[in-house]
Amino acid sequence: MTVLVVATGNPGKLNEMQAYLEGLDWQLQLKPPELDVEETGTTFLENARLKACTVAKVTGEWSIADDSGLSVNALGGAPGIYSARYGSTDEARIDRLLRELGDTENREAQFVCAIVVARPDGTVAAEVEGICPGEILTVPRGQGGFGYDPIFYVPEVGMSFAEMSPQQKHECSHRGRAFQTLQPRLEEMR
Ligand code: ITT
Repeated sequence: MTVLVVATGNPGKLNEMQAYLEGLDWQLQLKPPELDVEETGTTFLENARLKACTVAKVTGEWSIADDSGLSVNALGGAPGIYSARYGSTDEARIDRLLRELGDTENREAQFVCAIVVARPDGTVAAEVEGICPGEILTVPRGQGGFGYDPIFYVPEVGMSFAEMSPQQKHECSHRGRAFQTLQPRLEEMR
């Protein structure tokens, strides 16, 4: 089986990526922890490309990277590509977002996920994006998931990401949607 290095240092993302890749004909490997790629891009896709291509070139293996984040309409799209840099812990990031949004009536937001697969020579083999529209809650709800999940509510499902089972989140989330597009392509790649 061909090795595929999962280029993330985020344990929540890693869990979901591993679950979505399960059963495909790839041998998953973790990225070397000391290999940290600077996210200098200006879009999710650029940052996903930077991570996947750098990790592929350094390890000499196929690599898959995810760049994702939460864009809030009333905040002009913030935190967006800066979602991870918005605070030092998940709790601090959520507190800051709720504080900045205050009692603003417009709670519309979307989660975005860009995924890039790179070949061992560092060239791009596939890139996909997934989007999940939703709303920012006024107080966190639910115990599951990671990151901003407790404050992201999906009206069609009637739950926050943190209240959903992993399968429910897979079916509607930005990452789940990106993987639904990527999956058939991953099966025929190499
Ligand atoms: P890697 O770059 O190592 O993959 P990271 O956490 O720095 O890890 P990003 O730069 O893509 O990843 O930042 C994504 C941010 O958006 C981070 O704060 C996540 O917690 C958050 N995020 C992404 N997907 C999420 C999801 O499904 N649920 C909740 N928060 C999510």
